[in-house]
Amino acid sequence: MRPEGAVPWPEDLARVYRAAGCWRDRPLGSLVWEWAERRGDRVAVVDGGHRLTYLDLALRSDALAEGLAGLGLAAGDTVLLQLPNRWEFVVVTLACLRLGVVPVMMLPAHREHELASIGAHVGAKALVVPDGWRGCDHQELARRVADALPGPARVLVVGDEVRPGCVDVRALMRRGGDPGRRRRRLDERAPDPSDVAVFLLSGGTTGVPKVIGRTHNDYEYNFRRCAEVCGFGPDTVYLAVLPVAHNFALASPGVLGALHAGGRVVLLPTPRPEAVFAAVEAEGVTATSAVPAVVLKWVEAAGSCGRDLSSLRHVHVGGSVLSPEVAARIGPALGCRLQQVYGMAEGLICYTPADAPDEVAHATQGSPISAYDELLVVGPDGRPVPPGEPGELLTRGPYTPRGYFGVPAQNAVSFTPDGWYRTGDLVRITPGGDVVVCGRVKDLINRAGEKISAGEIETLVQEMPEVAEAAAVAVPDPEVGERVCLFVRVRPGRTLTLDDVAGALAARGVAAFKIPERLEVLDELPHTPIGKPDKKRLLDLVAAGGR
Ligand code: OOB
Repeated sequence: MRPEGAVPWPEDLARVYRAAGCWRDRPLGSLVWEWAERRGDRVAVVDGGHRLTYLDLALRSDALAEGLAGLGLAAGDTVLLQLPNRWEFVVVTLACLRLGVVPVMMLPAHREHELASIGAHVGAKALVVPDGWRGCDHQELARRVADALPGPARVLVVGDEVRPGCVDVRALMRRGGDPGRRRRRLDERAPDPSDVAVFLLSGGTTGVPKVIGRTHNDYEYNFRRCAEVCGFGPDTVYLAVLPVAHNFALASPGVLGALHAGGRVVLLPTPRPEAVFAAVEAEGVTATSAVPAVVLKWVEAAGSCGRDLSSLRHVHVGGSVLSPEVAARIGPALGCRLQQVYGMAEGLICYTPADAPDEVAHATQGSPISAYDELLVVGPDGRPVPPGEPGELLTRGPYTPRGYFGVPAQNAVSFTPDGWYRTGDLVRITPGGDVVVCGRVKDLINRAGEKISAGEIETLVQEMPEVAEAAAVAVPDPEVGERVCLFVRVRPGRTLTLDDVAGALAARGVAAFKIPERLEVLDELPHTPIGKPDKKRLLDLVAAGGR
């Protein structure tokens, strides 16, 4: 069954993608047994003291899949999945995939507003939540959301304190029965690989996220290609520290890419440097991924951590702009190579190669992972810009769906009639074919009619030795409309004044109208749940008159 409202690819292109081997027509749930057959007794998932082999994963996922079916869940039904980075996340996801139940990848930080509106939008039949997490009573929250949904919805709980009326997920995973018969029954009912496998949420920092249906076919290709580009194999030990519900840590290549390659996944529910460095040392981690704000903290803390980080080969950094200056510090500080990644829940992923020269790895966001990705850089008139010039990136391809789920009016804005997704990102393509992200098309500050790109200012300011992290936003002004307000976190032991910023930018030959006219130094910049600069909260701070 296909959830109504998912937008498929045109038939002729679907044929091309199949013939090219991008789409393999295998339901994602069936991979669990393929993996288990090849490497059953190898450890697949590590979560603190818990170690699950590939066979454990397959057996538990099947048991849970059968348990979910017993609750009345069937292929095409949707479930809000809100779990932190714990081993149960992997089993619940695989169980859903096995059954064709579509998990909606909510973040642990989401609350009633997001759960209720997205739950209603997808017609969720259940919520899967922890009993409690970081001071939030998720059972209570899920109960309230379930009661307010238009249709009936079950609350499934992972934890020790499952309340009456809720379903104990761990008990469902432990059920007895004949695993062979269970496996055959689930194989017979396997979903169609062209159907939606997971619903991802768009990464926008304003409004409720949009829902993106990713099919079994397109998502398998997504993590398989990312894993290849990142050189993942059986010796890979991947550390997941960003929320695993996010496309980056889930499948780019992330958890699913590492498992597909036969590696091992280590789950950590926090990106705090001490916890990360301890896990790298204890588990011999070879690769991990982070947003720039997180990797910056690692760079600052690595020198004094006293841990052996020598197993680390690659760190994947993406999600928001990484300045070349910060990029250059990552390798020396962590003793590994940097791979930049420019990706989106909507599809397209670009990576710098695992062995890229520094000028590519430090100053670009890499090239598309698929030869079938199409990229078009257009000006405000919608026409392609001359090669090398900045413009908005439009994209299509074998793992970039043709629309958001169930919002035709939004799709008419976000997608062109011939299926290009308008990323809203301002990019340029280097002569070597690499993408450089320059900012957001709409993230412009309009000072007396002069358009100033926030991204451009942020990149320049990040190069100052005093600056750890910077974000530029518009502050309304009666005279010139908007002025540039700069928010900065300074490096330990440093100070920064507006004059310092103005002087540094003027020395770089930056036009006077672009120079920030207000500076706010904060101990921490606000971030979205995944760790990107939260411009909406910064604008709220501006409106509130400062901090
Ligand atoms: C990842 O996915 P989303 O869906 O949370 O956000 C996508 C948006 C992009 O359109 C772009 O605006 C921004 O995040 N972005 C970057 C970037 N990578 C993503 N902006 C500048 N530089 C980069 N390297 O963020 C995501 C998904 C998969 C892999 C990596 C990131």
